[in-house]
Amino acid sequence: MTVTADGTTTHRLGEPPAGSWNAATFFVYRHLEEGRGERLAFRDPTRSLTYAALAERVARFADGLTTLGVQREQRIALLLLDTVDFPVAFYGALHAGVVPVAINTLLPAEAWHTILADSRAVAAVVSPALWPRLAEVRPRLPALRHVIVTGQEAPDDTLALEPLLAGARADRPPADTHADEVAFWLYSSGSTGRPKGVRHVHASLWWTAALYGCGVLNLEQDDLCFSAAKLFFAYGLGNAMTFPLAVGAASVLWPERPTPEAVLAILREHQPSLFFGVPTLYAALLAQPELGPGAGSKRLRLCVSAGEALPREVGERWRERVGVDILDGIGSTEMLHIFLSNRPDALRYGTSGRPVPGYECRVVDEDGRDVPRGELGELWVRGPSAAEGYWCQREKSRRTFLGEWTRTGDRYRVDEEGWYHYAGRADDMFKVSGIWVSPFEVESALMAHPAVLEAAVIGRADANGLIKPKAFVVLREDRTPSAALADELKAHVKAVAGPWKYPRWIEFVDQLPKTATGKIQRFRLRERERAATAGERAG
Ligand code: 3UK
Repeated sequence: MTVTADGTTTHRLGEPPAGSWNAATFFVYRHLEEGRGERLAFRDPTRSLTYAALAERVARFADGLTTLGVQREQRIALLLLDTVDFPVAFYGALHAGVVPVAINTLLPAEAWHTILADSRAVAAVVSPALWPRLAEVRPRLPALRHVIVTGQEAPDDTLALEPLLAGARADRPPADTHADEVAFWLYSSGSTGRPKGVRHVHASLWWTAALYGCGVLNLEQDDLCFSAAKLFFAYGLGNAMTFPLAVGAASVLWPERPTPEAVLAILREHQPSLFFGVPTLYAALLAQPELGPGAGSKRLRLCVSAGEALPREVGERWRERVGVDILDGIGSTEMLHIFLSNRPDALRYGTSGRPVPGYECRVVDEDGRDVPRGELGELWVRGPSAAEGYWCQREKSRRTFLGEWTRTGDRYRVDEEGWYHYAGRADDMFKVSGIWVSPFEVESALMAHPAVLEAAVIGRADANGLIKPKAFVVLREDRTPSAALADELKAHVKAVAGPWKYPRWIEFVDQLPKTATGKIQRFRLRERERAATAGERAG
């Protein structure tokens, strides 16, 4: 974004969307008019699509949906692995004014049932490998009229995508949607409770591409993106499906699990210029002995991390070995993409950077008043890509979307120079001796110890019913648990984080409970601990 002399703002992507505007026209069809039809848009392990081929399939998919009787504003579920079929179904739905709901493919059948029932999806597009899981719950989804399986084969009571496309028209114009009309939904699991259907409008796709994709990453037509984070996740959706298409660039898609081995093989084979991952993956890649300059890609110019905070050491070690920076930035399903971030020209490892131009951030106390600089508070954000609200969860919507401001539920501190320091989720905080303790801070201290791979900290009641920190620690492969090591870790935290913050109990574990997107589920550890201490009292 550039601010001109008269105070107005301009974007490399032109005028912001207003009035009648369909995102499929902007991200797909515009490139044909601008002469990019023969350029690559997407590549997966078996197929690739030029912009011309993508446009044709998108238009055919839209027509196919309409022929099936799927109507504007109805929802269709996408249960798709990352292949070239994902953008076809997503943009095809937008073209028809139908609302795609991208669903986490890693969830069990019952969770899919909850989401499909909640969204009242009338059709689902599913990868062949995922169909058996959907089949388990289909009989209990009365609103679900059509199941479209990608490929040539239609098992049981389904339709196959390829014949559907072959029999459809490619010349129907896109639905006359409004820029402010709901375009698609994403489900956010949150740390507890029922999943929330987050409803986003057409224009938000443009804003995230303009403010972050162009404004921070400086994407150009010759870039090639590779996101280890999947397309069903808001992070992956921006990285691999909307940002590259905003500028006529391309994206490599990988349908399988992004193991460190697979990711390095893709970097070598496709030579992407941008790579997007989560902190755990960067740490795992650093443990690969063959990791070297560019992580195997001569064209690699920038890496991005989001989803949870990137530990400073991981960023610094990556920079040293790979020779490319990792930009840590925080985004959310509610804001669609990253709104607070490091930049290629303004980077401080161990922080989330500064607000992305076009977004504003505040750090506030419990009454919504700005806290003094340097103090902890909750992060609020204001910007043009905020969601419309949660579907059928009015109370939660009212608590999260406060007019122009969106509450993140994250604790932050802003230092003297304006860098934002992450301090954990507001709901994971607890008080020890009347002083707030952020589990994140104790975890960071533990992880700075050479024996520790990962750690999670919760508050647990002691014999007097007073809350004290307890740590669950995963050790590095070459270390073994011992009482002496536990004592050493306690002393280490006392020295690094402050004496009252050290974990009074340390439990060594093989792994930590995590969400499908890799976030530590401290609430599960709290539940486990409550059950265990209740047992102790009863016994
Ligand atoms: C946490 C971070 C510290 C934070 C997301 C990029 O993660 C995304 O969306 P979700 O809705 O989760 C949002 C929550 O995740 N978080 C995300 N990034 C960071 N914490 N440092 C970070 N860099 O608690 C936030 O409230 O799953 C990430 C783009 C789009 C996204 N949706």
